[in-house]
Parts: sequence; structure tokens; C-alpha cells
Amino acid sequence: MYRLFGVQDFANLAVHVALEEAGVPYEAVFLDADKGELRSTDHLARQPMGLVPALETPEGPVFETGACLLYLGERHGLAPAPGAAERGAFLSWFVFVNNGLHTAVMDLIHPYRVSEDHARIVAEAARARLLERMAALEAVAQTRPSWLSADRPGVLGIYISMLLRWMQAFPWAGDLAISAQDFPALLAIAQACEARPAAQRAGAANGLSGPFFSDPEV
Ligand SMILES: N[C@@H](CCC(=O)N[C@@H](CS)C(=O)NCC(=O)O)C(=O)O
Repeated sequence: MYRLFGVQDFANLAVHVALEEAGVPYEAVFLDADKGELRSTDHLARQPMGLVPALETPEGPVFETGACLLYLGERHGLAPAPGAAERGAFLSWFVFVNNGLHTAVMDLIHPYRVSEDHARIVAEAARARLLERMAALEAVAQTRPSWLSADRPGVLGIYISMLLRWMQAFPWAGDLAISAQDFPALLAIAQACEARPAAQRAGAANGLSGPFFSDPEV
């Protein structure tokens, strides 16, 4: 059985949706950062930086959002399996999202971590990078590959859906929010994802309801 360690509405949300889509037994454990539970010896053994998500698996702990999603995706039919013809394209865009999109969204919502004195400049630069990268991703989504389609759930669509939530709901300054409406194929994936019972169950466990990926409350 899996155990997912997270904080409500943090990056563990995407892994939570993937576990629900996989239909496998799991337990979600929510930690209290204010009580220091992310810095406990037990949690640092799972995630050495004291962050979430961390996933306990039969093979030991897995951490980093991307690693947790890839791990679940290839074991439970939510991504092309190793050896599949589409694996290379899927991996390329998955790493693009993990390395290029996720990190830029973090700079959009927490620019002061890069520079307290120049937070606005950092956030604006992150927004520009995001718009360029989202356009590239939108072009891929328009081709409807099996691994990034509104017609079937997959870990890449789940990951992008969570990042769409963040770039709309949590930018450092409201005028820097990025609208999902500008990326119709990605928007359709987020809408399809959040409409599925799996995402609704994971969302509820994280205190979320409604169109929490495609059109989150701000
Ligand atoms: N690269 C890591 C980043 C994880 C991360 O930054 N997690 C945040 C939540 S989204 C966290 O644990 N924050 C708790 C804290 O900073 O105390 C991953 O993708 O797992």
C-alpha cells in the first residue's frame, strides 16, 4: 500500500489525483508544517529537503513531484510504459513540464525567494517564460497525443492541471496571473481532469471543490 505525505493543496495534490486515478490502495497523510512536521526525523528520511510530496512505496520512499508521478504513471497505466513507442515523446514533455514549467510557476508565485528586493522583476520574467512554454505545450496538446489528452487521464495532464491552478490562483501579484482561457487544449484537459470522480475525491481531501484546476477561486 502507498502512503502519500503532503500538506493540503500543496504539490502532493497532483500525486493524490494520480493515486485516485490508479485505483490503488493508499493512505493520504497530511502534515502540519507549522508544527514542524516537515522537519521531523521521520519526514526527512522520506524527503531529505523537508518538502512535500513524499510517497512511501513497496520499494521505499519516492520524493519529488515528477518522480512520484512518473513512478505511478508507469506502474498503473497513466503514462506510456518503458519500451512503448510513445515513451520518448512523453518523457520529453514530462521533463519539460517538471523542469521548465513547475520551476517557473514557483518563481511566479514565490519570486521573493529569488530576490526580496526585485520580486516584481523576477515574477514578470517568470511570467514571460511561462507564456512561451505554455504556448509550446498548447501546440502539443492540440495534436491530442494519447499521453496528453482530455479523453483519457494521465500523469502529465494531471501535473499540468495543478500548475494551471497555481498560475491562476497564486501569482505573487494578481495582475501577473495567467489565464487558462488562452490555452484551450490545456484548459480542456484540466476541465476533463477535475470533472472525474478521482480528482473530485482528491480535491475534497485537499479542501477543494468546483473547477479547482481550470478556474480556481482566487
Ligand atoms: N521540487 C520539489 C518541490 C517541492 C516543494 O517545493 N514543495 C512545497 C509545497 S508545493 C513544500 O513542501 N513546501 C513546504 C515548505 O516550504 O515548508 C517537488 O517537485 O517535489
